Amino acid sequence: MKALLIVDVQNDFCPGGALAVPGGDEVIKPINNLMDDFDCIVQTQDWHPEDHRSFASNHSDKEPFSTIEMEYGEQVLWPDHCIQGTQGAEFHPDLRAKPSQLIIRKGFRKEIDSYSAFFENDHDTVTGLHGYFQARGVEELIVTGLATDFCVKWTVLDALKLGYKVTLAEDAVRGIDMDGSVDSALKEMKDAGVDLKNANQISG
Ligand code: VGL
Ligand code: ZN
Repeated sequence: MKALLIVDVQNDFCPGGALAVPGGDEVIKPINNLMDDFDCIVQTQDWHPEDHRSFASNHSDKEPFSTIEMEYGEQVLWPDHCIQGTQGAEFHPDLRAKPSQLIIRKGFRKEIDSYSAFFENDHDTVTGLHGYFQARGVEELIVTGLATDFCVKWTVLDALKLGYKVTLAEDAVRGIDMDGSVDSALKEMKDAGVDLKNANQISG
């Protein structure tokens, strides 16, 4: 079975949000159109406590978009975003979130960030999504959402490592783009074996 995976289409990643992705809301139309075609639909939701270590505000003398070394490697420090229970953490109101069957929340442990829908940034702590897909017989994923160069990229790379066939819906993703990070993310995903397609070429 194929699953549609919708990564972090939340207010804070859309124009006007705390960590707005340029054109972030443009992914909504193609995602809404894809939904009718899938028997399995899963969304992820970035879901941080206020004191999350990925926020620049929780470090002295650190600016957003600078980097630090964490125990698990380099970490970009972000503006406060997707704080649990806030409007910014809600799904964009135009996203048809009702048909989604599972919402995976990630980034809720204050000491560790979580980009991928499958593993936290230590690449070891699981979110449980792989177990869910295995239990439902899902072997193929269509990945959509935000942001191409962070949560989408790590989700795609982990999914390929776990043995899924993965298609990225090119027109249903947008990136933050720090120093060419969208182009390098696309290259990494292609090198790892992702298929790129337009949403209107994809069926469930
Ligand atoms: C994301 C940065 C921080 C994402 C989440 O959804 O790509 N990026 N938290
Ligand atoms: Zn985050």
